[in-house]
Amino acid sequence: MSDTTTEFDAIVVGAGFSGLYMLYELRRRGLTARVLEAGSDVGGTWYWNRYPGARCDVESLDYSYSFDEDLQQEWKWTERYPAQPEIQRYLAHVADRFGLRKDITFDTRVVAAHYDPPSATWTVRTEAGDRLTARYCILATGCLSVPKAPEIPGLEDFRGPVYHTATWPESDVDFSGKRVGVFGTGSSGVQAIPVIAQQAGHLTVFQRTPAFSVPAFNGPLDPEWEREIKADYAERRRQNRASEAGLVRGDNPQSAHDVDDEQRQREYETRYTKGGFGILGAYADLMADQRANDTVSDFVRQKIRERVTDPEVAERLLPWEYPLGTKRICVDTDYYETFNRDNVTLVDLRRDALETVTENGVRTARGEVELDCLVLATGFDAMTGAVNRIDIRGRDGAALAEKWGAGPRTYLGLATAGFPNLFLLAGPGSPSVLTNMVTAIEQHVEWTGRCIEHLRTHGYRTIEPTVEAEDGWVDHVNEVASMTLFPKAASWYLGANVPGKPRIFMPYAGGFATYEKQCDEVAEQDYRGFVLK
Ligand code: NA7
Repeated sequence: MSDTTTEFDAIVVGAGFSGLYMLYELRRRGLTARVLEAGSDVGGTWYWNRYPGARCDVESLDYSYSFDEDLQQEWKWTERYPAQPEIQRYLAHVADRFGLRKDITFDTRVVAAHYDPPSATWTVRTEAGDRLTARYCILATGCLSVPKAPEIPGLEDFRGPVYHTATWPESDVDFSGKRVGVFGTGSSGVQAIPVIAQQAGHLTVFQRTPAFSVPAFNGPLDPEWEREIKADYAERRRQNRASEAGLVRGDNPQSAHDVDDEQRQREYETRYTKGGFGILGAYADLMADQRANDTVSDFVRQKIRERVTDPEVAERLLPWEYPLGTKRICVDTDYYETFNRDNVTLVDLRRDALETVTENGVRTARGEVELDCLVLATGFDAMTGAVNRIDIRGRDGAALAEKWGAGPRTYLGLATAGFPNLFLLAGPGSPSVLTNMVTAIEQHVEWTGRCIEHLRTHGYRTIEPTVEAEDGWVDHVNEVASMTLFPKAASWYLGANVPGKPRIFMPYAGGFATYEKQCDEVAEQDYRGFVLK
């Protein structure tokens, strides 16, 4: 590492949306900090996920920082939904504009973080063997940053190139004339498939579980809309912050049962034609009442039937396994229409069971499909993957991965008992992944910044949640989840996509605004549930 200083007030792991803002916040409050980042540039998950079609499912004007009025006024997004290269440019601009790069070390993977009780400091070790110490250790490691090992038999035998969407090569991949196979039909697959299909000779999609996807209706950013938002950007951000999804989507407080079928269909139609997540805000009980959810799930299934020409293919694309919204809904551009193309075949692995990948392709119960290359859009070891890969040792030498062996345990998603001065941004137990991630990240960073300032101004060396407060929060997170339909899906929210991972519903499903209120109350009540020493 080029920098010779190894002692800081804080070490931040990760330079994505949360790590960059955390660095800004720490500096603003007069602390010294170093950010350690495995990638060669800023961006976090947006740095790695540069697969064709990669795009955010939240609109650009909302999926951006609010902390600096000049920044939000001057940055010009080109499209309604930002594509990966534009988000990457935006984050690079933020890093440059606020001079953040000088405190970031790139190409540096953190492998261990050990707490030393006598000095009340953390020692962080990098893969290259460098050691840095700091009073505070902040994990900005991302929720979707560790690609899931695809448990596909025979994959190592395949002779052609294999690409994972989350570790896409920097140089362009040329699929022209190639026979391409894609595994995975979550958000990444749903975005990549239409783009790859335009280039490939032939594309075969191996679908295990169909997605619920709604159209983005993406396009150039409407200048009128941009002017309207920017005329009072602070108010838009305030509304996002006061909402349950961290995002204004016109949430209707009515129950789906309060209206008749005709009115419901009209409401869904209006929201569907606007594009994006708005349909989830149509009625207050869509995520809590199965019969209410059936109405919206049926509506979207009908739309899928209308978008696909061959009725048999359409039937195979219909999700029946889980209620709409219990896995993050996909927001697409021409996903279903792609299956109307002559050069695209859908293989439904529920009917034609996967046998093995071979040297030359993929064999299912129906025979072998010959392929030149494979694309894995098979997802992530979400929420805990990146944290558990670091050897984190707390107050009594205990390993965090061991403590979390039966599932993650945090207080407010921000801290964990036995690990003083360790902060998690967008950690399990926070609502981040169920919301507009940037809204949640800003709240986590600001709460953490205020907390650290409180410690410093009052002369405390350490802060740590009590086991009781943590148990109470974990119980609360579980209780809230059990009142929703979320546990009905074998989703990454539940750890169900990774064989052997404990099945615990990890995000807080009580809504962003409710969550922020609780965090603020804890801080106002002298950090209730924490021990400050
Ligand atoms: P997801 O949403 O976890 O989707 C992964 C997809 O890959 C999903 O369709 C999986 O099917 C499929 N998959 C995973 N393993 C296999 C194997 N072994 N064989 C066949 N198919 C498999 O990940 P994404 O990257 O698409 O999206 C993650 C988040 O990023 C998304 O929610 C947005 O918030 C942005 P399964 O459903 O497990 O049957």
